[in-house]
Amino acid sequence: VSIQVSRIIGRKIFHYVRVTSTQDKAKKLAENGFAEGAVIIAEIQTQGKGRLGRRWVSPRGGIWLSVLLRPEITPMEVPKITMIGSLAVAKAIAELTRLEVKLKWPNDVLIRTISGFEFKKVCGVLTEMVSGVSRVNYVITGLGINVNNRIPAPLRAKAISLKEVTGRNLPRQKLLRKVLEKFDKYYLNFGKQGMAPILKEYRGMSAVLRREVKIECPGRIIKGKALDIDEYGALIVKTQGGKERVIAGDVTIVKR
Ligand code: BT5
Repeated sequence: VSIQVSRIIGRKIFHYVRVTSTQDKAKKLAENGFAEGAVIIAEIQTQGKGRLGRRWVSPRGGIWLSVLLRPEITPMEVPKITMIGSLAVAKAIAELTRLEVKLKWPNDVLIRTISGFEFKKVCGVLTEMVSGVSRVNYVITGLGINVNNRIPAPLRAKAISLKEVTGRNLPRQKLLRKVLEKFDKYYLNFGKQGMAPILKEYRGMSAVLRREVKIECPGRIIKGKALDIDEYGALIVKTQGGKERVIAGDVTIVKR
């Protein structure tokens, strides 16, 4: 009998009780020339980061981790890594809990709430990079998963923890192992076969495809029907004026 262990992601795991942000710790490793696959995990983040300078609430009970990667890609391809990370989390949660899980482009993992009428954010993914003109030097992908932690009241309209839906504390170790295994599997597969197989699975879990969406991008708002997610992780939207290719933004699904 052979045991499948992670081959790249999780080769080295550094565990902390409290950090400002696991992203910053991972950046230090990268700058010190560490090999890809190193994982930084913390019980508490005092300055957890979201995209565009936002805060990520990270109290005890969640899984807050960052992975150092050195993929051979161009800066334009970095959103692919975000997709791979969020797909890994989504699959891990689905396997462990049997909950209904969806991916909200570009970086959210959602689960169905107890009422059953809506999906809320259980995980956010943040990918940061240091790059030359044509080649990425390294990528830090941060995964923040609400497992057994409390969600502050102001966030509860949109955010949820696994504990809240399942009604019990979840084994974080088990979930962590699954997340790293899946991330490893998809990352290795990406190196061998590119994005096509990953995209297929990602599309299958998408919360936005075929829906009417409103996307808030830096400086503008785009409204239309989400048609597809392309090889580069961009969202293709059918608007009144034609088709738009959106690289990043905050999506709201328009209920009709
Ligand atoms: C994200 O940003 O969703 C990326 C979050 C990445 C967090 C991980 S934790 C490990 C690693 N270390 C870090 O410092 N960060 C990464 P964004 O899409 O911009 O969403 C941020 C917004 O989500 C905030 O402005 C809040 O409205 C909301 N939010 C904050 N904390 C949350 C939480 N714990 N659960 C759900 N939503 C939250």
